[in-house]
Amino acid sequence: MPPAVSVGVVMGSTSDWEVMSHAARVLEDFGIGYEARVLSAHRTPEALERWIAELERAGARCIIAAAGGAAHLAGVVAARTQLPVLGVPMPSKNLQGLDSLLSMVQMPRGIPVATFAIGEAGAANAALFATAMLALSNDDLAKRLAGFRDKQTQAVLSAKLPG
Ligand code: RP5
Repeated sequence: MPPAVSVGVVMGSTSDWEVMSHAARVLEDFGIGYEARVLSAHRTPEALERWIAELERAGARCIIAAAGGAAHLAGVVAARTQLPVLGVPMPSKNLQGLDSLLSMVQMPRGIPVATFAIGEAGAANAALFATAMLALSNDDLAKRLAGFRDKQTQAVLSAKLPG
């Protein structure tokens, strides 16, 4: 029986939710229990630390962390837990998320963050990656993931070009 909360999803601001709802939708579609919170490496560091400890106690298997700009959140989460951390760089106003991506991906050796694409594709893929990790020890989930991939393949192969 998987834990009620298998995946933690954290983002630095409520302004990140529109993008991160794409991760939440994937987890919901696969029936994966998750807990989504807004917590910031800079604005709420103590609350962030408490939440990570709670997630570990609850048996969560990984944490998806999304942030924009200076984007230290995923790295700070990774510093506080051995759980795999999947980072999603948020699009930003002035640099379109390139700042978030470079900040997140350039972790020092020893504290990894698996960093995904900027924005919605990264959010959805982080959730699919979490699904793939959970599927390693859950045959039913593995079958559903295979079904999802198969459906996607069929959609590409049967696509008709307009005109
Ligand atoms: C980051 O700063 C957040 O993750 C967000 O992407 C960005 C802007 O936050 P707000 O000013 O919208 O709260 O910490």
